[in-house]
Amino acid sequence: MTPSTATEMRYAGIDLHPLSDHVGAEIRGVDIAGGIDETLFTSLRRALADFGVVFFREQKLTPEQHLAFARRWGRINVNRFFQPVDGYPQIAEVRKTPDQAKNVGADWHTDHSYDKVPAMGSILYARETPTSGGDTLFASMYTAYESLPAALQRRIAGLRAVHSSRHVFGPAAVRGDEFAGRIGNATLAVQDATHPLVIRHPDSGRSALYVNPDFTVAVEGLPAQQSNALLQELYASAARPEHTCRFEWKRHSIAIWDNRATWHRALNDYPGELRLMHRITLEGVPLEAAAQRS
Ligand SMILES: O=C(O)CCC(=O)C(=O)O
Ligand SMILES: [Fe+2]
Repeated sequence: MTPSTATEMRYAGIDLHPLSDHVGAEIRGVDIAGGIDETLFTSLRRALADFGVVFFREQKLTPEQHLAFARRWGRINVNRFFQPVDGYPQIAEVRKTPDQAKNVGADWHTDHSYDKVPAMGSILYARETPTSGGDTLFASMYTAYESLPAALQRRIAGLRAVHSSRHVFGPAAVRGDEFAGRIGNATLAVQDATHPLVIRHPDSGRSALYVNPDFTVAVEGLPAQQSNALLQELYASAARPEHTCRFEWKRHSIAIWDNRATWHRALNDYPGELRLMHRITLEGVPLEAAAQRS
C-alpha cells in the first residue's frame, strides 16, 4: 500500500492539509452544519489525535449548530471566568473591541490546567475577525517532550507540578479594568491542581509535556529557584518555532484543539479592530503520568 493510500484510508472522507510537520491540519470538504456521519467523524477524531488541532473554514454556524458540533465530541464544560454569549451560557465569548489594548490568551498556555480534571479541549469559532492579524499559534506538546535531551526527560519523569487559576483570574490578579466585562467571577478562582509534568495522553497513549507558562506555578518538591529554572528551560524548549504552527483566522473559521497535546497563544497585533470568537469547552478526564522508562 502506498503511503498516500494509507493516509486516504486513515482520513476517509476528508481532505487533510497539515500546517506543519507535527501540529495543526486544515480540513477541507466538510460542511459542519450539513451533518457529519460516523465515518467522517471517525476521520475527524483521527485527524485531531494526530495533529492536536484541526481547522475548518467557511462554516456558517448558529450558536445551536456550534453546540451540536461540540456535543459530538463530548460533554460541555462551562468556563467560570469568561463572559458567556447572551442566551447561551455554555458558549464563552472571547472578545477584543477596538478600544481595548489587551487580548485574552496572549501568552502560551493550556486551558483549564488549574482544574483537577482539565478540559479536553475547545472549539473556537470566529464570528468577527480584524482585517489582518489576530492569528493563533499552537505548539505540539508531544514534540516538546520528544525533543528534550534524554537526561532532561529522565530528570522530569515522575515529577508533578502545581497549576493555579488564582494569579490569572483571582481578585489579586493585576488586571485593572482592562478585562471588565470579559473576565469575571474572580472570587471563584480557587482552583489549584497538581498534574504530572509528563502525561500519558489519555487517547493516544503518547507522552506529552504538561506544564504551561500561564497556569503552572511550581514543580512540587523543588526549591523555588530550581523549580523556576526547570520550568523556564522546558518553556523555552517547547516554544521553539519547529514545534508550532500558525493559523490565520477568517470569519467563520473554526478550530478544535486538544489541551493535552498542545499549547496555544493568541497574537495581539490588530489595534483598533474588533475580534470576536465563540468558544465551547469540552470536558476531559483525570491525567496520569507517562510510564517511566527504565
Ligand atoms: O483568541 C484566541 O485565538 C484564543 C484565546 C484563548 O486562549 C482561548 O480561547 O482559550
Ligand atoms: Fe486559551
